[in-house]
Amino acid sequence: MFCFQCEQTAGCTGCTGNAGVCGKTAGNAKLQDELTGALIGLARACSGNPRTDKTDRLILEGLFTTVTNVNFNDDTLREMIARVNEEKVRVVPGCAGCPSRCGNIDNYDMSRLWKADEDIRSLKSLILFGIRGMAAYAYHAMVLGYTSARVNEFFYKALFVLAEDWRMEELLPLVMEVGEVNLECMELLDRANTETFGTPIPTEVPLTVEKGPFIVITGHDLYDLKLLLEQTEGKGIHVYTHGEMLPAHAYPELKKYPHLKGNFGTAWQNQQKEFANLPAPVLFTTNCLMPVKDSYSDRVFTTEVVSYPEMVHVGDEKDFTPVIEKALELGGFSEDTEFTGINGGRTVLTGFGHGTVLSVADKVIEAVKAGEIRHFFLVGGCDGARPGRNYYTDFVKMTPKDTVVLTLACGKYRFNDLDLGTIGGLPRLMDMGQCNDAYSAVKVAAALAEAFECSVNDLPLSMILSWYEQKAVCILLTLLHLGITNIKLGPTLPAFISRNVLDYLVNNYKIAPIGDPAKDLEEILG
Ligand code: FS2
Ligand code: SF4
Repeated sequence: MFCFQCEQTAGCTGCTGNAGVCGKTAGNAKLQDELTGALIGLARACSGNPRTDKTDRLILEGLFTTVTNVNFNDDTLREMIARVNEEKVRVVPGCAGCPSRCGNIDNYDMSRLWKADEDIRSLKSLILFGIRGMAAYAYHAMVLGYTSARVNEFFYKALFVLAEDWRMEELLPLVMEVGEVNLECMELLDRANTETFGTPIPTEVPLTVEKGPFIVITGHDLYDLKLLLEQTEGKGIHVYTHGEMLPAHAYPELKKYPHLKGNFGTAWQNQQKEFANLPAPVLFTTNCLMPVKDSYSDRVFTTEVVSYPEMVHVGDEKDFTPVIEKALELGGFSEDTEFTGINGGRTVLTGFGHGTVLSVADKVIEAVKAGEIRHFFLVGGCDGARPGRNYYTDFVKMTPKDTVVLTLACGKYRFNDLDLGTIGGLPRLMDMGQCNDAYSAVKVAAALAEAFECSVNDLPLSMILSWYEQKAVCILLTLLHLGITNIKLGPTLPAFISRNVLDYLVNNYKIAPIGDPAKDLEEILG
């Protein structure tokens, strides 16, 4: 196998051999490559031939399935490959029996990409991994009834090009286009979420689990949470968010359910420890799923494109009865049980999306003008297990009192229970939401730039990002598309960035790896 798409890749170069660091087996990896090759074939078949909503959905599902920590199940991968191949035959029925095959729409052999010249491989990887991440966002919007013709069209375009012999100078603009289209995709998902569930409002979320039966729901899919809340209403079952589901507490149409009680646990990489012997089922709506341990394997449920061998999967009919029955059977804790965040905090705050922050924009601008707020930091992104991620905790702890820390995604669990105090009536630490809520950070930055009549790069704003999987790739490309410079990225740089591509990013965007938190802070505030 060969896979180097995520931050924890073996030796910072690539997972090879029988299994990846994430637990993906060589067989899994082969099938995921085959699925990607089939998606490329389907996209090429659709060039000049009519596709349908079903084709669009398959493309999204297929790409989302290959994101890190989503699918570990050979059976569901095979079934999806078959569906993609069937769809191709439907789109171009005459091709299968063609006597003079041109090979134009053949499923692509991914080993050609992995063995390509390292700069071409690097740029094509940025495109592929970027659209995998973007597909997850487009998928969440789609289940809420929101689609974008431009976003959908781009998946086909990008997949088509992966099988073309393009040169670096032809691929680079497409890499930047991933970032441009992902901005539109994040805007689409933001609209889908806020029009469906309301504008997030700042909300304090308890970390204590009350006695009695409960269900833990993790991942990013707010629609699944809504359905679960509806189906558990009046059944004496409490619902707790986990990981990237935490920001759900701030949406009025979700927080209105009194049995949505609080948040359990921290970021994804701690799940094997946190779920061991938990007296409750856990429902995975998206990544990040880790290989399931025996100590809780009877209580893991999956839905949507998440799949793991032998775990109960809730299909499209969305009947959560097996999860509900498991919650009642396990019964939960016999007493209210207090948990804390990583730094000992008993509650966490969320709900500082663009709607809230921009509603007090005048106050923020005044505080900057009066010198009360010296600098803004966006410290966020994906978390992971690699040592060195303590950098982000240390950095946040060291930020001076006259600075604001905006955060998002699961990387925030390293510090979101810290009390950093307030500034100008606002908390100094503000959680903007999930990784896709990077859209909020972009909106706030654009509004500040407009108010101060300068570019985003001239604002007293620094971005200190952590990355792990492919959604971070599309977000990074969006920030580069917006011309944002001086981003600090860690804990390690992507293995799929070749020396020449890195030089390009450093020369044009001054992107830099994280270093020592104190020195980085000093340099920024210098
Ligand atoms: Fe965190 Fe995992 Fe959000 Fe990433 S829960 S690393 O998928 O997308 O962040
Ligand atoms: Fe390795 Fe990451 Fe690929 Fe898993 S997703 S096989 S950890 S590079």
